[in-house]
This record gives sequence, C-alpha cells and structure tokens, in this order.
Amino acid sequence: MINSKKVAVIMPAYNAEKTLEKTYNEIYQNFVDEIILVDDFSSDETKDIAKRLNITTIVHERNKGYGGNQKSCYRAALKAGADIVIMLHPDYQYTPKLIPAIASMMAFGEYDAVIASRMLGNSALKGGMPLYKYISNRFLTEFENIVIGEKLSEYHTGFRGFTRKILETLPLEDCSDDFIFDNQMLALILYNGFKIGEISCPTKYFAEASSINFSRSCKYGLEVLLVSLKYRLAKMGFQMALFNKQGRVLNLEKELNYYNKCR
Ligand SMILES: Nc1nc2c(ncn2[C@@H]2O[C@H](COP(=O)(O)OP(=O)(O)O)[C@@H](O)[C@H]2O)c(=O)[nH]1
Ligand SMILES: [Mg+2]
Repeated sequence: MINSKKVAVIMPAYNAEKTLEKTYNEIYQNFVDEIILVDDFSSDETKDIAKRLNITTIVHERNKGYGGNQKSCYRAALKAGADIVIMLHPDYQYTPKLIPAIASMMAFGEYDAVIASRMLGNSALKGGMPLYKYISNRFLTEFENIVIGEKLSEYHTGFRGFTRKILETLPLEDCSDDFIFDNQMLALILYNGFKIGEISCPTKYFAEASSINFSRSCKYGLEVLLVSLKYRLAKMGFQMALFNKQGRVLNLEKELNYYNKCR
C-alpha cells in the first residue's frame, strides 16, 4: 500500500520464461499488494515459472493478443480490489525498481495515469533500441502530440500505471485486442480529461525483450495515426467509435481462468 491505496502489478505475458524471474526479483514488494500475470497461451513454461514464484496466474485457453491479455490483467486487478495498477512487461526491458515512484505519483492524487518514458533523457538508443523504432517513436509521438494537442515524450512504452477510476470508467472492452490497445487507452485517458504524468525510465533491448518485427511495427504505426485522427475528429463533434459513442467498460462478470491464486 502507498498512502492507504492498494497497489497491484500486472504482467501481460507471452513466452516470457527466460525473463520473468529476473523481472519478478526486481519488484520491491513492500508497497505491492498483488502481483498478477496473465499468460496468453504461451508455448513455453511461463505459467509454471509464475506459479513457482507464487504469482497469481491466469491463463488464456487460446491466444487473445496483447490487448486481450491486458484486458484480462485489468479485470483481475479490479476484482482484487486494486486502487493503483502498474502494467509491467515481464520481458525485463524496463526496470521494476521504479514501481514505488510510479505508484506514488498516483497514490497522492497528483496524476490519474503515469507512463515510464524511454524518451525522457537520452537512454533509448544507448539501451539498444533499434534506430528504426527510435525514429518511428519520435515521429509518431510528434504527430500524435500535434493532432491531439498534448505534450507527452512518448506513447509507446510498456511500463505504465493507472488509477482504478480509469480502469472502471473508460470503454476498454471496446479497445483492440492487438498492440494498438496501448495507444487507444492513452488517447481515451486524454480525451476524458484525465491527467498523465511521466517519469524517465531506462530500457534494455535484447532478443527476449523485443519480438515485434518490422511489419507488425508498421501496422501499429499506421493504427497510431488513425487513433490520433479519430481523436481529433471526435473532438470536432464527429461521432467516432471509442471516443464519443457509448462504449463498454471492462466486464468483470467474465470468467478468469486462474492457474494459481495467491489471495
Ligand atoms: N499476447 C501477446 N503478447 C505478445 C505477443 N507478442 C509480443 N507480446 C507481448 O507484447 C509485449 C511487447 O512486445 P515486445 O516484443 O516486447 O515489443 P518491443 O519491446 O516494443 O519491441 C511483450 O510483453 C510481449 O510479451 C503476442 O503475440 N501475443
Ligand atoms: Mg519488449
């Protein structure tokens, strides 16, 4: 707990057997009330390692995608009563040591969401981010900032935190089950007037930390442009799904398939 707020760390996992334990070991647990992993039908030992580490583990019976995985993570965290939820990739790309700092930025009421940015400071390329990903990130970020009218240093990090209010009120059920989920969620947060804070975060690139290939990155990039344009059109009064149409919030009635339950 931080400031009497219950903190959950959620990990959307897919073939994370080589990195999960290292990531887990760096989570400073004094402030963390729940650690939840959702295994998106991995072909490796992810779920068994998670169980051995005594992490609450949920398994998908088929591959639902990265966005679909996060929806299960947030459902589980809400059901567990979390007030603050930190999303951390289990691929050891981001340092879990920042969890208390990120959670504090929300626990004292200052921010509704926080992103751990690889673009604040000068560490992304030093950490091994491929040049094409760096340039795309900078371009997409500038584009989105201009179209949306915001000033974030990036929209694409896999280390973020959200308050319960965001998870309960935004139409996350209507967001994509694919990678664009992350960008839709940030756009919805801004559209609905919530405040996003940023913290700088080092990043590490190595084989197991980065599997998204060039063509999937291109698809993601095009979808980011679309999300930004739809945001602007919705603000101008056009009816846009996700933004100004009645959307579906996360359905907490849906069954979660627990493989290991800690509490
Ligand atoms: N559910 C699901 N998650 C995936 C898939 N591919 C990658 N991921 C997860 O998505 C996250 C981001 O992917 P990653 O390859 O690390 O991207 P990068 O670090 O930005 O290059 C990681 O936590 C992966 O575990 C997939 O096919 N399905
Ligand atoms: Mg990664």
